[in-house]
Amino acid sequence: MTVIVHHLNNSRSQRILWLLEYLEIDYEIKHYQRDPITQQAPLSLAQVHPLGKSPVITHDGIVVAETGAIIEYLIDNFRKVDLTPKTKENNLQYKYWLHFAEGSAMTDLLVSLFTRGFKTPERDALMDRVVKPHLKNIFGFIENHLKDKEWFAGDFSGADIAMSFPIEAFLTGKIVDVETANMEKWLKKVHAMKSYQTALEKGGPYIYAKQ
Ligand SMILES: N[C@@H](CCC(=O)N[C@@H](CS)C(=O)NCC(=O)O)C(=O)O
Repeated sequence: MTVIVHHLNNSRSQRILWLLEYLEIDYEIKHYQRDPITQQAPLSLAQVHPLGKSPVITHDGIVVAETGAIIEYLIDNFRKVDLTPKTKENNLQYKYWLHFAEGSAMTDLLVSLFTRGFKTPERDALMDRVVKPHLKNIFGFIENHLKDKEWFAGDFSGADIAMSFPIEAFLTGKIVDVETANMEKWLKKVHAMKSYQTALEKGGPYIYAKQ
C-alpha cells in the first residue's frame, strides 16, 4: 500500500519526503498549510494524529508519528536500500544521532524560534544565560563530530536525514557565533543529492534549504 505523508509546509516533514525519495518508495503527499499568523498547523492534522503535528504518515492502516520513529519504520519496512549501519559502533552512532536530532538539537533552537517576537529583558536574559550557551555547546559538538567524517554514522544513513533539519534551521538563523565550516560542507553534499532536490520540488515551500 502507498505511504501517505501528511506534510506541513516549511517543516520537519521535508526530511520524510527526502527519505522516501532516497528509498524509492511509492508515496502520496497530503499537503497542509500553516496559519500565516500563528504558524500553527491546521486542525485537520489532528484528525490524523491527536497531536496534530507533522510529520505523520499513514500506511497499511497504521499511523506513525515522530520523525525518528517514521525514519526507523520506513527503513525497517522497505529495505530497498539499507540505511542502517552494520557495524556495532556505527549502529550505535546511528541511533544516537537519530534521537539527538529531535531530543537535544531542537530543544534550544525552538526556545529561540518561539520567543523571537518577544523583545523583553527577560527574554534577553534567558537567551544570554541559557539558550545561547546551550546552542554554542550543541552545534559546536556537531561541528566537531563532522570534522573527520563524511556522514554522521559511517556511510550515509537515516541519521543524516534526521540531522538535516536542525542543521538547516541553525544555519538559517545563526543566532550564536560558532564554527560552521564542517556543517556547511556536509549540508552542501546533502543539498546536491538528487533525492533531496526531488523531495524539495514535491514538498513545496521550505525556507530552510536556502543557506
Ligand atoms: N518531535 C516532533 C516534532 C513535530 C513538530 O513539532 N512539528 C512541527 C512542524 S516542524 C509542527 O507540526 N508544528 C505545527 C504545530 O505545532 O501546530 C517530530 O520530529 O516529529
